[in-house]
Amino acid sequence: MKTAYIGIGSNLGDRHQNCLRAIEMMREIPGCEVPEISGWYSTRPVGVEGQEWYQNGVACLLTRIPARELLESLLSIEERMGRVRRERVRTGRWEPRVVDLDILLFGGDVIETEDLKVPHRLMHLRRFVLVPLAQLAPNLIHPILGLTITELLMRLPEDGQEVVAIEE
Ligand code: A4P
Ligand code: MG
Repeated sequence: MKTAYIGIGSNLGDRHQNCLRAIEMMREIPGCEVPEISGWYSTRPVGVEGQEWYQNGVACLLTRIPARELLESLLSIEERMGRVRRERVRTGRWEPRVVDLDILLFGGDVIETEDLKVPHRLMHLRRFVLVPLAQLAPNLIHPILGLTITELLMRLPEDGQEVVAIEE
């Protein structure tokens, strides 16, 4: 069994329901369990202007299937939840999305293929990822940078990256 961490984000429609539904669907992937999820956060969009704020969280996932297969299952969940992908080349920016599921970490693996890069290449620069991830795994070490999630978070300025806990 490997322990993976999945970043969950939504900024279209009922963001909270979308995040919960994505977790339900992850629980149904054969060979996967979701023992723990972080709290939920309302977060300022990073890298784009004028979009709705996102809801973000992180799920811990125990898995028997390879990373490549997990990616396909996550893409299939995004599709079944109605995410429409257009070429970023055409739009030139990140679009609002019903749900976005990113593999942040897959055990201590480093994966560098055309369609899968793990650790997620921007995770260490994003408070909307590190704040919920630090809740689940503060002492986990980033396999390339060699720093813990807490250390990565401390290095990151808060400017323009508001992350507000959602009361449940
Ligand atoms: N891909 C490669 N590595 C991975 C990985 N580790 N996990 C490939 C998942 N996918 C990975 O992704 C494009 C392709 O990336 C996938 O088909 C897969 O083969 P996508 O989800 O279609 O495209 P995207 O999400 O628009 O782009 P990208 O680069 O994944 O963007 P991000 O990193 O997901 O960022 N601000 C806030 N506050 N909260 C957010 O959640 N998200 C983004 C999008 C921007 N700003 C945000 C947020
Ligand atoms: Mg993505």
